[in-house]
Amino acid sequence: MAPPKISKNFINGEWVEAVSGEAFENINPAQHQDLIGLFPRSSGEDVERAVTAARDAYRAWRLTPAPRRGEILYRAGRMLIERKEMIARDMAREMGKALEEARADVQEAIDMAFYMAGEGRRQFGQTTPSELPDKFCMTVRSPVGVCGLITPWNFPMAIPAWKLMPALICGNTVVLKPAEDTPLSAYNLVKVLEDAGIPRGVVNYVAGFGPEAGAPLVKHPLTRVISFTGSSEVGREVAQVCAGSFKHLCLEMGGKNVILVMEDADLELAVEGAVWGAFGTTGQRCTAASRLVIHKAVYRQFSEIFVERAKALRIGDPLDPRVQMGPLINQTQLETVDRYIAIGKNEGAKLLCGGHRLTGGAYDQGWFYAPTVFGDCSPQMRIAQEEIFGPVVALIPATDLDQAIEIGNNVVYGLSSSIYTADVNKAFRAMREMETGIFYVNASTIGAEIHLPFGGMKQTGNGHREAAVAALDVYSEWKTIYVDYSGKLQRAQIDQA
Ligand code: UN1
Repeated sequence: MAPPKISKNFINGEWVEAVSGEAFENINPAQHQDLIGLFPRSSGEDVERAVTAARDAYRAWRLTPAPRRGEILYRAGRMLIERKEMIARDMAREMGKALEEARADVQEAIDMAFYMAGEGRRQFGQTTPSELPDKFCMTVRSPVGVCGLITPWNFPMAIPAWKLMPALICGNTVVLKPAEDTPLSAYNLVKVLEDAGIPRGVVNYVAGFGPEAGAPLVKHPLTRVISFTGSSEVGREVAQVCAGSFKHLCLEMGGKNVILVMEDADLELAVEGAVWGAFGTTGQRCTAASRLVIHKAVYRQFSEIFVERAKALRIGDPLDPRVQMGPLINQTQLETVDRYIAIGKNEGAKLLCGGHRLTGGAYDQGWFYAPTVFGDCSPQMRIAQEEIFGPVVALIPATDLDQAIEIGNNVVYGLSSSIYTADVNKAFRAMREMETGIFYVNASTIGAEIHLPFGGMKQTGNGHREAAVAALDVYSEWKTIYVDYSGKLQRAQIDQA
């Protein structure tokens, strides 16, 4: 076990303690006695310093040529590759995802660093003809200013990278407030950016809790962009605060993602995808497949194999490379899952496996939970409607594709969905009809790639997308430029050449 780390905030290029001198503990969710480190418990005063530093650094960073900004991101990407294994181990230890998945999380940050570094030489605008002679029209992207980035614990490095990299390449400066459960992974990312030569004040990092450090960041009059990933409840509060001063706001929130399994599907493939989607990251992905809508002709067969596979998952210490599923993130999450198990039973869903915390031996040291499958669920049950964020899945029978689509869409969220079918016509109809920002054919609901837009419809988001070129829209404003070289007054919509 590595010794506990005493960590600091990163403000204006310096590592500093919280103004209050207070710190909070970062605990390994798989082994409670393993104290990973102490991190600064930041308050409004720390945020004030960080935002001021970001504001001061903005002037020079905005004017740094974007390809030069990109060089720093390229360097950061290379350093992430060098440090990947160390960073992945830190992440598995503090967050509890299986080591292989922690490596993938770091890989996502690497991919994003390189992709956005490349945007340093693109950030394409448009040129277009004018309606008047001797007049030139174009659009360029302008940075917005100081960005407040608030990130969750489930993708402790990928999601900070999704927000940091596009913000930086557009010429903004940032203050990052990572989730209190996973400050080490965010620290590792910020450290890489420091080592890659990011100028002082351009990237600032304040650890701490939402109400104490996140809220002042959202409220601060100098933060012009807020990007938040987390629960819909908190997202709504963030939106209300931002509305007051018309801040740019990008929200990524809940999901109740669905896999549709048709009667003609390759069942073996569908089961594999469903197990990965439902129990990967212990079900703690926004994109997790928490509902399986299955054609009644294959319902029994599918559920039998699915339950068998769920029971066979190897659960334990995420640092053990054989382990497929780690613990839940914390006690609160465990209580939430327990609560939903009781709700599901009361609603009359049939518990096919799991439904309890794992105990005995090493399990007593962590927040481990049995993979849980509820069968014969009706679409209106709360376990089939609300985001649980744990290894719990609801199986819902359907009579045909139309009904499956209707059930699939009948939730408030709209992040990811998928269909397993051998029929191209069904695949295309579902592709058109599903109200989700991400859709897969013959693949699970998880596994988004960084060069395509990521985000959800309906109550999952507020119309923005992360990743890909779409992310640049969050962190830049279009400036439309007209250059009149006629040497005379030309009035648009009035003077006809
Ligand atoms: C999330 O669940 O918050 O598509 C992000 C995926 C990952 C990202 C998930 N690449 O599952």
